[in-house]
Amino acid sequence: MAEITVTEYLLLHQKKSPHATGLFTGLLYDLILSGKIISRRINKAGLLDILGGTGEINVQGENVQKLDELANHILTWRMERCGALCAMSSEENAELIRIRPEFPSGDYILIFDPLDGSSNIDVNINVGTIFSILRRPHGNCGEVTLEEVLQPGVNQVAAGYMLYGPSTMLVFSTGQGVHGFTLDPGVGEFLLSHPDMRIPQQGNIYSVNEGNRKNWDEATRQVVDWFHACQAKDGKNYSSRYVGALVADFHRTLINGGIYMYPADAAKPQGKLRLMCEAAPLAFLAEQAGGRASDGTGRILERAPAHLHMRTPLFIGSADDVAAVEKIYAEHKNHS
Ligand code: AFP
Repeated sequence: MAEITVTEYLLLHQKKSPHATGLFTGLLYDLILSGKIISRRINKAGLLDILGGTGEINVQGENVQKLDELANHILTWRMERCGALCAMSSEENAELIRIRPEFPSGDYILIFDPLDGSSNIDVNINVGTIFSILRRPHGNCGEVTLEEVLQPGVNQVAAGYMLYGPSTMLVFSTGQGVHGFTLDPGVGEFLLSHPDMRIPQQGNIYSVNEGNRKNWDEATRQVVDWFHACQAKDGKNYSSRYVGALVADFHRTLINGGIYMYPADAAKPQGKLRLMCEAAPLAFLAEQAGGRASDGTGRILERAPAHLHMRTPLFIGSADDVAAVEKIYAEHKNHS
């Protein structure tokens, strides 16, 4: 395995851009350091009093886990001081977090889900941190406005995640492919383990919470039935896998191919997943890896967020599998 650390990778990348100031590299460095700190705390979670809920409900109406709160604190504390940001938005905070005047600032905007899949923590199943980096429109100064932050995913300058699984992995893209790094806990560094990751054109795994079937409309039932009935190109039937942590389900999809789906339903008419901190960053990675991400009718990356915590249906993964879903929704719409 090539022993390139992520720091070396970032510095090499920076040297290739003659106008780079190092701010962006510094931002990613601090983000990665925060991920390493979260990873260390998660590894010890069973030994410390940090499992379970805090008793509070977050902005999404969900139970706040102690580790959610801890991961959010680790990220907001460090990233506020990194010097490259003008604002941040966390899944755990209702409002936009503007960088306070006592800290140096830049024109980058960080959107993150500090601990995706956190309801899995108590049972020691994978969780992760998802991040998206945007840039303030060129030339704007003064206090950053919400409108400047509400950008479609197509504007992202980088996106990625840290997956706290059997190994801790960092997967990210700055718009030049998707690269995966694995944390070597002995040296405390992420080493390049998965250069230039590509999603297979078609997979043989579908991933959806079928417990929601009773709430699906007819078109969504047809979509899932298609994966039940259809054979993948390799002649095998599709298999079902569902971790219930988007970051883990996406990571499997990125490597093995197939599709992850969280459709809208009668109980969640806009879908469950958040556009800015979950769907858009993973859509950026999917497209960079040759896959696709759709809300069932069009590209996730083109959806303009109406507010920070807007939700969206999500169909993401192998290009052919996502295309099959869009075709069924389109046919259904034409016949109704
Ligand atoms: P939590 O962070 O509250 O566990 O939510 C996880 C999540 O947003 C996403 O990671 C999962 O894919 C999805 O929800 C699972 O939702 P269901 O439990 O409704 O299937």
